[in-house]
Amino acid sequence: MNISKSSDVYDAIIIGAGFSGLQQLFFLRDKLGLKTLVIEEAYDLGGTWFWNRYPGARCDSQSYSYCYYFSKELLKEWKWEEKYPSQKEILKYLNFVADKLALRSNILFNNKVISVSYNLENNKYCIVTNKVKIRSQYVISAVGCLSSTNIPVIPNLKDFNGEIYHTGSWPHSDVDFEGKRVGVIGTGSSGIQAIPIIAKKASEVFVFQRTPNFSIPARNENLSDEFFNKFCQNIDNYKALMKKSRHGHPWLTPETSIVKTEKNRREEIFEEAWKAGGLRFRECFGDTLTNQDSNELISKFIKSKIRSLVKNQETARVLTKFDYPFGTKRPALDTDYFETFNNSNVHLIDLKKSPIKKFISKGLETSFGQYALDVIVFATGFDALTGSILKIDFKGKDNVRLIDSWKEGAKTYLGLQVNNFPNLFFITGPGSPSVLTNMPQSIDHNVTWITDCIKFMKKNKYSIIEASKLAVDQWTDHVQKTVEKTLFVKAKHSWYYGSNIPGKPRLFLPYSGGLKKYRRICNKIAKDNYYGFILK
Ligand code: NA7
Repeated sequence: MNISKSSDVYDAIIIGAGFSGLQQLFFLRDKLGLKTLVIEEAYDLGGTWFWNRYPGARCDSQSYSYCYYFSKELLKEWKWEEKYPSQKEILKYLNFVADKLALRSNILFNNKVISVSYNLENNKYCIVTNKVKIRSQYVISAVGCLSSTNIPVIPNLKDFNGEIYHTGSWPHSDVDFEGKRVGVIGTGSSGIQAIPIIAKKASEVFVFQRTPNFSIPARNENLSDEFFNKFCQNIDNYKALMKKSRHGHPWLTPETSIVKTEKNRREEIFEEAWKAGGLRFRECFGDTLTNQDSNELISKFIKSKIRSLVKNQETARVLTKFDYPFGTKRPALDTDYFETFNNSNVHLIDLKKSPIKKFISKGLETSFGQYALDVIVFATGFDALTGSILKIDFKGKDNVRLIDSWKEGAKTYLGLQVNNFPNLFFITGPGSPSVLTNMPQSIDHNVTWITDCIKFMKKNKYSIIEASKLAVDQWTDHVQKTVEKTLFVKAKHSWYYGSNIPGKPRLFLPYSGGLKKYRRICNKIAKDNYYGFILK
C-alpha cells in the first residue's frame, strides 16, 4: 500500500494487524463502509503469532475455539490440524482469513506508530509513523496484550559472547541448538513450551528458575476428519457454549466446591481432569480461585503429580516450591515439561537460592557459580497489557499524555476507553477480561461493541465519544474490588499486577469478573445510550 501524503484522512485507523486488528478492519470497512486503514510495524500480519516463533510455541486455547466466529463460511473452510494449534498453524490461519476477506489492501506494513495526537479543532487524530503522517477521526488500538517483550536488566549482558534470543521476538530462520549449551531464563508458559524441544537438540540445557510454575499436561492430539465434520454441524452449539462459559472457552465451569466434595469423589474428578488435560483442569470445580482451602487441595494434587513425573526428588522439590495459589499466576499447558528434567542433559538452577549476579563472556554467573553457555534464551515475558500501548505517545485533549494519565496505573472505562481521549478505543485493553479469557472471544466482543458504537454515533449524528472521568474511576475501582474477592491477590508478584516490570504501577490489570459478566455489563451500557460516555 502506497501512502505518502500527510493529507490522507481516514475515518478509522487501527494500530496492529493481529487477531483483533484484522477483525476490526473487516467490521469497520465492510459492515460500516468506513475508510479504514490498519498500520502494522511488522512486514506481515499476525501480531503475537508473527513474533512468537520460539520452538514449541503453541496456543493454550483449543483450536476450534481460537478462531473467528463471525463467519460460518470461514469456520467451515478452515480445518484445524491439532487440538492446540501451533504458532505456524495460527499464522497460516490468519493469512487465510486475510486473503479470503481481501484485508491486505488496507494494511500499511513496516510502519511503526510513534505518536497519536488529538486535535480538538477538527476532531481528528494525527497519527505519525516512522514513515508517514495520517489523520483520522477514530483510532483503535489493537496492539495486543503480550507484545512488548521484557528483557530484565542483568549486569554485563553485553559481555556475553554467545547467541541471545527472546521467545517473544524470535528469529524467522531456524535456530540451531545442536550440540550447544543453552541457558533458558524463565519458566512461564513460553519457557515451559520451549524447554522440552530445545532439550532434544542441545547438549546441555540449564533452566534458570526464579518462580516455579504450575503446569497441566496439554494432551495435544491430531484432529480427525470426523471431528471436523461433527464440528461443522455443531457450530451454533459451540458458539452458544462459549457465550455461556465464564471465560469464553467451550465448556462450563461447575458451581461445585472442592473443599465441600467428599475426598474420593474429589480425587476422582481431579484425576479425570488431569487425564483430559488442558485449561479445563483449572475449572473442574467452581471455587479454585476463590477458596484458599479448595485451592490448597488442588495445588497438593498437582504437586503430587509433578513428584511422580520427576525422578530426582530434589529437582521435584524445587519445581514444586510454590509460594502462590494455583491459577493466580498464569498456569502453563505443557507437553513433557516435567519429564524433560529426567534427561541427564537438563539441569534445574534455583535462582531463589542462588540468584543471577551477572553475565560473563562465556555465560552466566549466579551466587553459586559460573555456567558456560553458547546460547541464552530469555523466556522472561512481556510488559503486559500496557507496554505496547505506552510505546506509542498518545496525546489527548489539551495535550494530556496517556503515559501521565496512567502514572498511578492503567485506568479505563471497560478497558475500552480513557477520559480525555475522544474516539480512541482499545481492544482487550487493561480493565477488560482479555488475558484471563479465550482471547478471540474477548476480541469478538470488543470489536463488535466498538463497531456498534460507531454505527450508533453515525445514526444519531454524534461525532465524539469519550469516557467520563467518573466512569473511568468507578470502573477501575470495580476492577480492583472484583479481584479482591479472589485469590489473585495472593500472588502480587505477577504480570497481572505489572510487578514483573520495575517501576510499573501496581494495579490488577485484567478484569477478573469473567467474560460472560463483562459482556452483560458492556451491552447494558450500550443499550442505556452509552451510559458513562459523553457523546457530542
Ligand atoms: P511470563 O509468564 O511472564 O514468564 C516469565 C518468566 O521469566 C517467569 O518465570 C519469570 O519469573 C521469569 N523471569 C522474569 N524476569 C526474570 C529475571 N530477572 N530473572 C529470572 N527469571 C525471570 O512470560 P511467558 O512468555 O512465559 O508467558 C506470557 C504469556 O504469553 C503466557 O501466559 C501466555 O498467555 C502467552 P517470575 O515468575 O517473575 O519470578
